[in-house]
Amino acid sequence: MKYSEKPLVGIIMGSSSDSRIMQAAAEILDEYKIKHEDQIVSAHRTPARLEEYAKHAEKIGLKIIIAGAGGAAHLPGMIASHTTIPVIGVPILVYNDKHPKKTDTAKFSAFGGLDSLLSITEMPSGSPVVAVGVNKAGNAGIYAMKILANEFTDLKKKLKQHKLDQHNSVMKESDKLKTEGLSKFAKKKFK
Ligand code: C2R
Repeated sequence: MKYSEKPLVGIIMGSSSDSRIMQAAAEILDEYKIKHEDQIVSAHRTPARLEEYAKHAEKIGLKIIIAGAGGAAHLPGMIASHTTIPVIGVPILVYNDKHPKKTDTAKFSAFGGLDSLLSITEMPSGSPVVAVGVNKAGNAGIYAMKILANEFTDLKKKLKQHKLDQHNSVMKESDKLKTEGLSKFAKKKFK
């Protein structure tokens, strides 16, 4: 089933480097055939475009905006300030793959994603943005579906099935763990 010819969800991110994480939101929405429009918008680097994007989002009738940004992540909050469309923020753990140091830890932001999480959640009273966990763009996709399911009953059914699938998958693993015993199970899983 197609829910709309027009995009229902806008996915935006502060930089092309965020696409590595943000693609998980698109994957979920694609799986459930929810149309989305994806763009790069930065409150810091393209402040004028930010306002334009908010106007555009209202004009084309987006129902939810998923906004991902790392570090000083002002994008979700600033978008929320410009529109009444609900915004789901995705805090991103900044990863700089061009960093000259070889070790992986040197390439991550100094504050491990907490910088972004707090920038998104600590909005002033009267101007809320909800947030998922650091790098959990897939959860933002599922949450957007939950909001849309209030309007599309078919989506509600699919979300219930999704929960059932999760339950079954955990049960399968638990049965395996019980049969093999914890030591053998863990050795195999993390070899
Ligand atoms: P680069 O990889 O381009 O240097 O960006 C981006 O979301 C990205 O995670 C590093 C990080 O800067 C973030 N950024 C923001 C905003 N614009 C870009 N937090 C914003 O407007 O909030």
